[in-house]
Amino acid sequence: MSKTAFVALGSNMGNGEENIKGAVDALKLVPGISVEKLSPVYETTPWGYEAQHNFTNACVKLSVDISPEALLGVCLGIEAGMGRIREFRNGPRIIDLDLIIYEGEKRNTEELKLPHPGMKDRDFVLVPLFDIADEPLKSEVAGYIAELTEHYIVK
Ligand code: PH2
Ligand code: MG
Ligand code: MG
Repeated sequence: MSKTAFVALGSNMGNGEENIKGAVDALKLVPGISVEKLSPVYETTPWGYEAQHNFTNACVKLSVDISPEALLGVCLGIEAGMGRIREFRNGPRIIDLDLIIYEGEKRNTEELKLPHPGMKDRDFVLVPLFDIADEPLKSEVAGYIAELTEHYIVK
């Protein structure tokens, strides 16, 4: 049986919207992954390290026949293939693909945390996730959005 997974995307180098579209196109080509929904894209101010360009953020809903670890590997491979260079934590990036939810699976390793604990206080993850989530996840996400005290979405 296929499983549902959500990947949060972000970019703040070059054309963010094109980079996100490029990453989604790359996901579509991977055997065992089908892209079910893509959220609207949002312009957001940087969280974590502030002296950098605004981000473009979005979220995709996937139907997958591969494991969480394999999906993480696909995400990292797409980042590398698009030329991502990791300079410092929370710094500028051409593309970031974060596996945040994988149906029925929990992980708590350095490489992979499921569901991703950081998503609960970041509107740039929660709002696009809300846009494409089905119940009961949608209501759960709406609850987290209502609790937010910091806001990063510009438009
Ligand atoms: N990603 C980060 C660090 N800061 N800020 C915004 N607005 N959007 C992001 O996707 C983002 C960030 C680390 O992955
Ligand atoms: Mg990230
Ligand atoms: Mg990442």
